[in-house]
Amino acid sequence: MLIPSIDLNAKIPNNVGLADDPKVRRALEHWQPRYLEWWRDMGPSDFSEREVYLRTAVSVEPGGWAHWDHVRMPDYRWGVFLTPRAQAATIHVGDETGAPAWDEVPGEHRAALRRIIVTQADTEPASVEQQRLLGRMAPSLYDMRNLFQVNVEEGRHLWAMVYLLHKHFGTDGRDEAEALLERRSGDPDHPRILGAFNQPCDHWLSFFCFTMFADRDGKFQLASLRESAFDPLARSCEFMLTEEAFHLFVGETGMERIIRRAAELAAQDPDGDVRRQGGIDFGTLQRAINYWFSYCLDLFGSEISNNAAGYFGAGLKGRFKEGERYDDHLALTRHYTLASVEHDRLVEREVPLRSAINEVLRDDYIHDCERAVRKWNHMLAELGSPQRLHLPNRRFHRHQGLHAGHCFNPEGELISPAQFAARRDEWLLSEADNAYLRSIMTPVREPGKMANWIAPPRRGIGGQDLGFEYVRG
Ligand code: BYC
Ligand code: FE
Ligand code: FE
Repeated sequence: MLIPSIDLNAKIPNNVGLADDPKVRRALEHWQPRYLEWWRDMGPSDFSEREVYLRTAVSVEPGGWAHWDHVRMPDYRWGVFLTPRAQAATIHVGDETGAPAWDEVPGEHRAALRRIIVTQADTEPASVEQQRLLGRMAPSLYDMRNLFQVNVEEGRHLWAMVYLLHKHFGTDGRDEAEALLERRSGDPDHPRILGAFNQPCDHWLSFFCFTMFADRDGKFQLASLRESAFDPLARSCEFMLTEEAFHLFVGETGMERIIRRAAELAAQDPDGDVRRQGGIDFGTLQRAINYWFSYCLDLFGSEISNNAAGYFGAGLKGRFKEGERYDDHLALTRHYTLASVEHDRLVEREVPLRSAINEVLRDDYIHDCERAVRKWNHMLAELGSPQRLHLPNRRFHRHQGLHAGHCFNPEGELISPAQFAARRDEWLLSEADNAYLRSIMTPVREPGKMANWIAPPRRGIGGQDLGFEYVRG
């Protein structure tokens, strides 16, 4: 397979051969100013003139793909990169396992692939919109830089998907690319597609929960699409995953630093009152985890899904590490047992594995989240704190799938709507929590200094120490 070389000097840096593809190049060059307009209106507020120490993708080699420099965000070089393949890929999931992977979209899968790509694409600008105002209250220059790094990379992920739409979906693709710049997170008339991407994310505890839990959905959905029989999609997602790893680092270590600081402040206070010391207390942390984890579980779709069974059978999406972890890529004979409410009781039932394929991916996601929470609890034990954090049961506070429409407590027991309402503010971030959180988020702009509610990171980033001027001007 011929791999076009990387063209970094092009208007749109790319390794997809845009120089020799005038139709798609023109389409993307037409979309580019509209994207920049969207970035100006809906991207990070206030800081467009500042120089931010950013990593830019300049190659697709595992070791050296990134270049670091101070750049103004509007000048960021958003490019289109696919991971190259040494040899032609074969399909390794679903009914056509073993056949050659597709370089073009087969007619019978066009609608489904368009829907998957548009849904994936929509989350990228949505998250940038949700995080728009956070720069103003950044707890340090290090954190501000990380926020902006995440933002520009989500912008690049949008580029990756818009390229596929223009290249493979003709005028429909062009219309979808326009619509991606028109929907708005949280807009009642014109919302983003998926629930979590319409929730407000207006302080840094939500930002770290979001990068911990929502970007982790990104990791698993991208991993699922990396298995796709539609090879350009698989290769785009593979490269996006290299950037995604940093977003998860931001979320997981951000939470860890808040938790560490909470334990320190509790130890300093005679009554262990973290809020009195200006920090984020464990009750609030637990409520934020409950809130974002439950919204992010919704992102995996329904427990029993014909859509998902169809995607799997057609080879459009695979399981997490389908190629490495599974021998049976048909998943036609096995079953999956899940609990759901029937006649006011929780009962277990067996469903064909393909229909439960969303739940299989959700299992892997939950497992990964549990690992992080165990790590935080281990740190708390080491600090001598008696506090522990938990993930709520997967049925708690759900808005999609089998459990939506029923009420459960965080332990997963069925309760009445009145019982849920009575304890809602004990279990989920409340207006009062959010007001408190916003009140302590005073910006810290002095290099090396941290807001009181968060511990410093172990080290700086991009080869620089913590006192570096990550954002300047
Ligand atoms: N909110 O059969 P069902 C990321 C809809 S994150 C609202 O249950 P399916 C990122 C569904 O669309 C990764 N609606 O679900 C992270 C369908 O609607 P229609 C994003 C929802 O299709 C942070 C109906 O309910 N990537 O990259 O099996 C920062 C019934 O559908 C929701 C993807 O999601 C919801 N939560 O699975 C930046 C990958 N859930 O068609 C970026 C592409 C379901 O009946 N998406 N619905 O009107 C997919 O593969 C699938 O669409 C889903 C849903 C997994 C999302
Ligand atoms: Fe992304
Ligand atoms: Fe991300």
